[in-house]
Amino acid sequence: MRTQVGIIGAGPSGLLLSQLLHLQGIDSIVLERQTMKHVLSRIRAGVLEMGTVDLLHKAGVGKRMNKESRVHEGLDIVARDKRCRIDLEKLSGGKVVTIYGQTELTRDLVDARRASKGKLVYEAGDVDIHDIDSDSPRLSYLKDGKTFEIVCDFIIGCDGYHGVSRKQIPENILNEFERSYPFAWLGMLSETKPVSNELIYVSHERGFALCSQRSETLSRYYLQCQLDEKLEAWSDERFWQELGRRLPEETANRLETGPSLEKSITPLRSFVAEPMQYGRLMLAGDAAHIVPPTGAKGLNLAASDIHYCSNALIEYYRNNNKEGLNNYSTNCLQRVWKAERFSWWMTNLLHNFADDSPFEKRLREAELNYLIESEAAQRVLAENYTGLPY
Ligand code: FAS
Ligand code: PHB
Repeated sequence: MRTQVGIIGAGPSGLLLSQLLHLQGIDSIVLERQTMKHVLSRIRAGVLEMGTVDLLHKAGVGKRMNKESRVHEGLDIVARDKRCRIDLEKLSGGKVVTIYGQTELTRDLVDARRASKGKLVYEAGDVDIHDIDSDSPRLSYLKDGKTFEIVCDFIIGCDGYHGVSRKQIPENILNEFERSYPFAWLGMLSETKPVSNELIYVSHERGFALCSQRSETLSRYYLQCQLDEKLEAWSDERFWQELGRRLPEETANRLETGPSLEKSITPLRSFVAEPMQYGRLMLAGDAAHIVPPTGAKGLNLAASDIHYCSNALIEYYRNNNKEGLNNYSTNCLQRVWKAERFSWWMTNLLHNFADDSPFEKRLREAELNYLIESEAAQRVLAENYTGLPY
């Protein structure tokens, strides 16, 4: 079997790339090891930059997002007894963010690929990559007990942090940069009215908390927790009680509680793999980088990788121009590292670090006070949160 672009992973990166290439008449196949049901059951990101929204419209999957998403022009920062609204739209020069769950946009992309008979192979086992330093790299995989092989022009690793593609880059070429944080996020999705119209990021002596949402009747909340927390130790009641203790009293009194639809624990990590390409293999999204979700950058970085990757492939097939392909990694990493910096900064600003010295505690408080008091500091947050230009 032969295709122009072999894609590993049917998360947002892989599906968005496949759809953008299809619209330009470029053939691809997407190999996903999980079932479609499993992929669509994952509750992840919720905040989209304008660049991501534009790319989804370019991919022809913006209709339901237009109808069901919510535009947010600001967000709240709460620190001890202080509350400050960051006017994202005013301070970023007119940019806003869109609230639309990653689960929903992934579903929209699956529907679009299936409507155009895209080649999506779910439950593809033992996916492996061969000859990436040749002009005809190959993918092999197992399905229904049979082994299949696909000859490609290019292979794009959209297989997330635990995928196979990054490992294909020779050890003497690959550089990995990592920082692990000494805490995790306990997330909960509930069918309750969001406690606020906009997101609330809370720095509290008991730990960070985040009030987010998916719709007018779906709320998404996060609590900073220990790395070794066990989900079974967190009943819905305990979660609501702890959230209420970290929120300002007037907000806690408005909190609508109810049964959880999903709960998960995600350790926080910063990670970048360089280069993001080798031979005919390119990495995109979580396969190449991970950010702590504090800055809402993970999914949005995946989108900007796909912007560069799809443009490079389209230029190559349309005009035999290899410039975008040759500069893919450099172009992506410019933006990746700025998002890594912002996500690291937001995480350090708002979380409790148990091993902080008294000096570091005061520094963190000063950083928060400076943000709350300085429009210049708020402008920096607004510019990064709404998304740096591609
Ligand atoms: P994904 O991980 O989404 O998709 C990779 C796909 O590849 C998966 O479907 C996987 O099954 C498949 N795969 C892996 N190995 C394979 C193999 N060997 N063969 C075939 N297929 C294979 N970002 C935010 O902005 N905000 C958040 O709140 C947020 N919360 C998150 C919570 C969790 C638990 C996680 C893990 C991530 C979260 N993220 C968040 C980041 C997340 O949204 C990612 O940035 C986003 O999923 C990236 O999309 P992909 O690059 O497509 O990777
Ligand atoms: C979410 O709604 O899942 C969300 C929002 C903002 C973040 C992280 C997660 O920074």
